[in-house]
Amino acid sequence: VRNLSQTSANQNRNSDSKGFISPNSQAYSSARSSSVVHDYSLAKEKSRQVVSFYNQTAIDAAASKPSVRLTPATLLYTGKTPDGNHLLRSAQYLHKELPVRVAHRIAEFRGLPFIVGCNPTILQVHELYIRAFQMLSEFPQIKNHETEHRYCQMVKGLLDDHKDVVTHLAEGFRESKKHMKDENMIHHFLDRTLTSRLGIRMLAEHHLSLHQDMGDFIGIICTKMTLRKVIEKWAEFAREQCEMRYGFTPKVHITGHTGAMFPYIMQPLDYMLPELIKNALRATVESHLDTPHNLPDVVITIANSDMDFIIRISDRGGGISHNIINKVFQYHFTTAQDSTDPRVTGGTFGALTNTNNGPTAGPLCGFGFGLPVSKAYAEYLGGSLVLQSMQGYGTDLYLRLRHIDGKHESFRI
Ligand code: ADP
Ligand code: K
Ligand code: MG
Repeated sequence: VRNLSQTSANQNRNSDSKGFISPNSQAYSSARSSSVVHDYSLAKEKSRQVVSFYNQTAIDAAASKPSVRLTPATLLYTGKTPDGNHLLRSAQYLHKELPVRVAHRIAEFRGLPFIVGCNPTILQVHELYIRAFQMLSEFPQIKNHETEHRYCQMVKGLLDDHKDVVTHLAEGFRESKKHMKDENMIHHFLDRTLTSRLGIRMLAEHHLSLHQDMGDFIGIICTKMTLRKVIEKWAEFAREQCEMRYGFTPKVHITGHTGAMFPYIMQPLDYMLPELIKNALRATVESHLDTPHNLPDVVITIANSDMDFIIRISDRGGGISHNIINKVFQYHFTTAQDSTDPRVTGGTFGALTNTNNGPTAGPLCGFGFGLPVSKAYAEYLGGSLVLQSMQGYGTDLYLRLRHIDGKHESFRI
């Protein structure tokens, strides 16, 4: 149970301790061209509108409540009743819980340094959360199946409205964090916002999928997940991306406990696996530009134990050099634009086609979100993401995740 204390918006504005460059500092005045001032006052006006957009007292009240987090085992074992009562109970939990979680997010948006919170893209996301709060908190009590059905329609709509939030935050912060002295604050904001978003989406999708009768699934939990198959699917996907980008791709070889089957939730793997495999493929190709027809395999090893399971991704892509190893887990850090080799950039034609649409979309790299988001997700799920670079040779990445079968202590969603 997490209780985020409410911070008042004004308290944080102008606070240097948060890393905000105050208006009379040098960095700020050098950026004070007339257009900046114009944008800034527009943003300020917009921010005022967003903040007054919805009854602040209701948000404050919800944000002061603790979130009630569930273990995956609770999701897995809540009995299914023939009269569908389990659906009502599940919806009633969401009805109470989602406004609280969304209010916590809004409180954090308001706690951002003013110059960051004014960024139009970030404001747009802030506004999305306020609208979500309004819809979720004003929805009537769910006492029958008809209301529950309408609730599901609304939740589906919200999931869809929020699908590009990660991309928008990536864009918004890329610009505005240039004004920040302290990277840490944004890093923690993104960690919390993105993991909380993952949690909210998992709960919402779980409820929606309880309506469907799908063989090996209870809600979002796949009761018999063969990890190898999930890895194979994303390895194929990543190889296609790699092939499209360079015309070549390494093979991916899966070894270890390839028969391991257990209950798990696909959603976070669906983000992490393609990101981590893409990194390994890219490094392999870019470090073997002279021998593209003879690329060393990326080897993925599965280890399964009572308590957790580990996915090791080993590549021979030259490793991560000493001078950047401490930066790769930072949001936005990427070497995607560093190469000048036309075999990497694709020359002029490549420059036109390699534009990146977002941190979770198809492209091979470029947003610098793959590693930090995967690490935040892994830790949220009670696991870890650790990297070992053998400079000059290759990289081993260990993704460790806890089982959710309820036999050991578990994380909470
Ligand atoms: P992106 O892929 O968008 O650049 P990531 O967070 O996934 O963002 O990775 C950040 C940087 O870390 C990459 O640009 C690359 O320089 C480095 N990196 C990540 N994985 C590997 C790897 N397996 N081998 C070599 N370098 C890597
Ligand atoms: K990064
Ligand atoms: Mg990447």
